[in-house]
Amino acid sequence: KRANTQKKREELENHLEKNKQASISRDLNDEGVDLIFSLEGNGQLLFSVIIASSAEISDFLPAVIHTLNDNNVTMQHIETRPEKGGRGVDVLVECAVEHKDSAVSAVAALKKTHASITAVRMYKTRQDPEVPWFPRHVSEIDKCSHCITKYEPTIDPRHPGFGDEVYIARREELNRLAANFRYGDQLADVQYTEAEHDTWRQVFDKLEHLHVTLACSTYRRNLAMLLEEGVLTRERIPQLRSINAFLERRTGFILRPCSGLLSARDFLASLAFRVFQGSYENTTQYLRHHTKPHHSPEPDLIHELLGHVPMFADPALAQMSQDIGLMSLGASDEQIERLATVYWFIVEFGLCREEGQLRAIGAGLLSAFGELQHACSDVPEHREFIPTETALQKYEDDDYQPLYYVADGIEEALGKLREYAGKFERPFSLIYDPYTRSVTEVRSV
Ligand code: HBI
Ligand code: FE
Repeated sequence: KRANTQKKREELENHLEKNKQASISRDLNDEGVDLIFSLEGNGQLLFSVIIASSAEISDFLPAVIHTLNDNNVTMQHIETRPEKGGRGVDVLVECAVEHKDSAVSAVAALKKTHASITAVRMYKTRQDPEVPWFPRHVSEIDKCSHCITKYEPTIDPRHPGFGDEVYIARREELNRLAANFRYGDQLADVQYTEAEHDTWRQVFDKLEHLHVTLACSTYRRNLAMLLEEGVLTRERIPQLRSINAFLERRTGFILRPCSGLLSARDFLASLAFRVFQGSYENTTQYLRHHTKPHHSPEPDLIHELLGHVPMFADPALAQMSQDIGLMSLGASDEQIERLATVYWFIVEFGLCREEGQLRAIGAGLLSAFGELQHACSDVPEHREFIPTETALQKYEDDDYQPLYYVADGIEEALGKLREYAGKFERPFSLIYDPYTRSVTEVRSV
């Protein structure tokens, strides 16, 4: 604090020194106030007054307090010392001001009684860029549930369930169930209708066939394991509880229900804690009636279970997802956009090369037979996955992607992502503690 004050004094003295040589009037405004820096919005005001004698200090103090008060200027610091080479008292005052006009009028008012106000300095307070709130513990994901209304079947004709009242009512029921879920709750089993199970079987069969040649080996291996253990079956839509028991054993990832398309910030934040917010909703049954059997316009149950779950059972993909999540905590809006884009192009729509063939690692492809074939064909453009470049690419969320990114493999993609994370600028770093499922902020002073 003292060093700080000392520095301010030196600045002030330097200024006084300089102004002795320069023409003083040049820096004076109409009110006779010397403004070194102009100010937009709020900031700090620093001035110094020479009081003729220490006796006069007791008159000056109430006067300065009143004047500042009357002009909406808040005194923050005041300090006195003997006048250099004189018999008076040198007073240094530091204040907070909402707008430069109030600083100007306060100083002008003081000048009427204390002509010795010798220097005024106004400057903008240096503020750390505001860090947005983020969850510190896995339980705080309860607060990361902001949905964005993008494809509402009630209003958006692009939604496959648009105008279908039975579907809309069912969707509301499932979303309500998800919205009421809180950290620590037991997952309730959802009763699916026979029609929903039937949709599951149809999609399952169709995808199974394509996965033989177009899914990456990690996916096929993990899916086989899920089937072998009876966690997934062709016959029935599985319950989240048994999925979670499986995933927790493999990578510690768990699914928790959410009630729709979340904001990218909230969605990514949960990944930092190895929690995937997934939808119970089942829109896929409508896609078959749609002109293009591409991916669902919003996440649905089949996408989550047949797309994401086998991939989250992979340690490298789990780590990659968590790394993206950790980078997102407290990030700026612009950074969130970049991370969402990387997530999109690798976790949702990523490809890898295996045995000279393009194969899907992205859940958005693995759960959508139309786009899966398109992505691996030579119709779209394929580029090497380079996080710094991928992060800036615009993507298509209405139709098939015209461009896909290709990694050598999941581990290679993880390596590149970690390199990217090392260069990701944030005013603090975070440590994830898996024992308590919490993050701690570390700041270097
Ligand atoms: N919300 N529920 C849910 N599921 C997602 O897969 C999802 C999301 N919000 C945003 C999002 N995915 C991505 O497109 C990225 O923006 C992170
Ligand atoms: Fe997804």
